[in-house]
Amino acid sequence: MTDLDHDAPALGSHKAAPSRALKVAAGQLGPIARHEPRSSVVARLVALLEEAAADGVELIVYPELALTTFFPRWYVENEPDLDLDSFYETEMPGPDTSRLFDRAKELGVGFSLGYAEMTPDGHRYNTQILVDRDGSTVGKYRKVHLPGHREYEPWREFQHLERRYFELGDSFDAWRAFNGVVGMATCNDRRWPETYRSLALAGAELILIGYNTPLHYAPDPSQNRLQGFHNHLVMQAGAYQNGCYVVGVAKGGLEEGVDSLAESCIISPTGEILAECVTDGDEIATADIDLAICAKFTQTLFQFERYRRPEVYGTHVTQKGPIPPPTTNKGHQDG
Ligand code: CDV
Repeated sequence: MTDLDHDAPALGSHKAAPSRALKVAAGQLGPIARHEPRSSVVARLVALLEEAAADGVELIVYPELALTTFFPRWYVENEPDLDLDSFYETEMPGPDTSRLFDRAKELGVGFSLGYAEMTPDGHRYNTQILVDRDGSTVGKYRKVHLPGHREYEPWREFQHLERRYFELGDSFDAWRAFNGVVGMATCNDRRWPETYRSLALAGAELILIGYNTPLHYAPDPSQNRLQGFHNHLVMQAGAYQNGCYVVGVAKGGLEEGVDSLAESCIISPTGEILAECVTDGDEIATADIDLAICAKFTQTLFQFERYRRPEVYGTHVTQKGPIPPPTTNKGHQDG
């Protein structure tokens, strides 16, 4: 019998962990026009940053692809006025974004920012970074779950060509920052339980997620009315089941004819929403959080070391799609 064979000890029997307070903001953006210059978008990001700083915020989270319009909605070969490469950043900070880095450093506010990345050797990723309060980049995440399609699909009202314009990221990492452990995920990642569990296994206490979610889901429009519900459902479940905070941040509103979900929010490890944006435009929502509270969950119901059964979960990493039982249960164990 080992210590882990007993039930989780009552938390009251431990000395409470010292508080690790942090004030965070969801820095939601409204639409970005097709030809809106970076300088204008960065000015909007800086305005949100300054508002957050005035409110005592220490970390602000911006949306996925926060520097440009959501360009995967176009098949650029059909759009003579669009230059695909112009949507990617080849350096970070670059000529336009350095203003955001400089101002954030001056104000002592960290941030997380989504953008389209082009590497020096020509690889393209849907990327999110974490920048500390001193302006240094702590971590970089490249979107793992890329939704949509690769080829032009004329039946759609608009395209979703992330699988054409980006390569797949291949790791969920977490970094020590902001007096805790922080992980990142991007948009469609938030719908997958594997995202939160991978990050929680890397120790994450705070997960930062940017998103662009069109209200119209072309493969099955009956899901349109559920966009807001599903958005909160997955992030609240991810927070609770992994004992961590989640900050989910939209680029919402009507962008180039496509209406996208807003409803950015900050979620506690209880699974409850602590703060939420109320418009679909540029707006901040803030919350005072305490990373020490995560242990209330990760040391009781979700004490992974004690209760997880990885020896039973082998198929989670060896098998991609479902393999249902044979058409008849004859001969199948337990009928
Ligand atoms: N940017 C995204 O990843 N959007 C997807 C849509 C296409 C379903 C999302 O999961 O919100």
